[in-house]
Amino acid sequence: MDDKKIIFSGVQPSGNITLGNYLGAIKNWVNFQEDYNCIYAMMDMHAITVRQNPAELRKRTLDLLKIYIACGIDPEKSLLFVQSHVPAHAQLSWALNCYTYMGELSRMTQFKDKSARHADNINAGLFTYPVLMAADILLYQADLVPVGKDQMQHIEITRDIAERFNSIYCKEGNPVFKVPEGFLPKSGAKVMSLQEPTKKMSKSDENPKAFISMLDDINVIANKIKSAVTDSEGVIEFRPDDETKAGINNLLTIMAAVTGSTEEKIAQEFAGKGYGDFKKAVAEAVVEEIKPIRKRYDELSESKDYLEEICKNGAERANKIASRTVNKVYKKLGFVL
Ligand code: ATP
Ligand code: LTN
Repeated sequence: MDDKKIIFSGVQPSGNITLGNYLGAIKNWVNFQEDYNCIYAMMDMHAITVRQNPAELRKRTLDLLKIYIACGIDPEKSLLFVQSHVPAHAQLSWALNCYTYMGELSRMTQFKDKSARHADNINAGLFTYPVLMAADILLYQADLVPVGKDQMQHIEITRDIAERFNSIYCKEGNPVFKVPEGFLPKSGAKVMSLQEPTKKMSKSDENPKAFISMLDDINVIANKIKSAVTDSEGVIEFRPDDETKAGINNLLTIMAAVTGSTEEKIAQEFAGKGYGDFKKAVAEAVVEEIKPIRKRYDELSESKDYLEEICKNGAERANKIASRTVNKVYKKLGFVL
């Protein structure tokens, strides 16, 4: 093994990938590939915390792999695999469940949100989801976890669980787990709904105009941006703490994340212009970004064998790394080996 630091992240194949998932997570994963050992997974075990149609879940998992590759994740450089192909995730998750408190899990915002939205299915998996996420990260001794802002609370609990376990079992300064750091992008860590810009853009929103799917038709994408909710002030300024500007702030953030500029600079460029012109420019920038991704995605649709080979190969490599951590943990716990 070289001494490069390790990156771990993943997305759930629970719906169409949105511009929020892309700007908050996947786009940033690409740049790490040169300087880090990157591991990116398709988190199917997380997806079943809400009901899924089995045939769709299976399809979406491979579609997600296509999206990763189309966005620029190179299977030659990064380790890509399907979470359920590596039993160590379930194994470590069980062990860590016994080192995580009900009180800690009850404070998780995502649990509160999702149990409100799925009141008929508040299952134990939804509650212990952050423990599975901690297992994902800790199995690979990750140094850095690039995610959107909504996941930072889960990174915090991962750190707490790792530190707790290390402090109980690793008194001589030889920790079982690396304590990871979260990583947020400069712009795009929280892309908001286009229809209710004080809410996060979410792939499970009932209103399809609220989110941009990476697989939406190019014209549909442009139209969704053009009909984004703004305000009646008519001034293009970035005021992140002013809720009345949430719509404009969000469009500035999207533009900044896509172009690599900053919200302030873009606001200056468009000072004095109308919202119509601004929206048109944002729509163009987003379409330019997504077009080549879509092209590569469509090309990959012809390559089922190639995708399956990546999963098989990835699972083998991931199993090797992950089972090493599980063995260490089992030894510490006192299981007969
Ligand atoms: P759901 O909305 O159905 O709960 P999700 O869109 O949050 O799902 P995940 O698979 O949970 O999807 O998220 C994958 C990654 O995308 C995570 O790193 C998450 O932080 C990031 N992400 C999700 N939504 C946004 C958003 N609106 N802005 C920025 N990043 C986001
Ligand atoms: N919970 C994440 C997806 C996820 C993840 C992870 C992200 C599952 N395990 C490990 C980073 C590292 C989400 O985005 N909802």
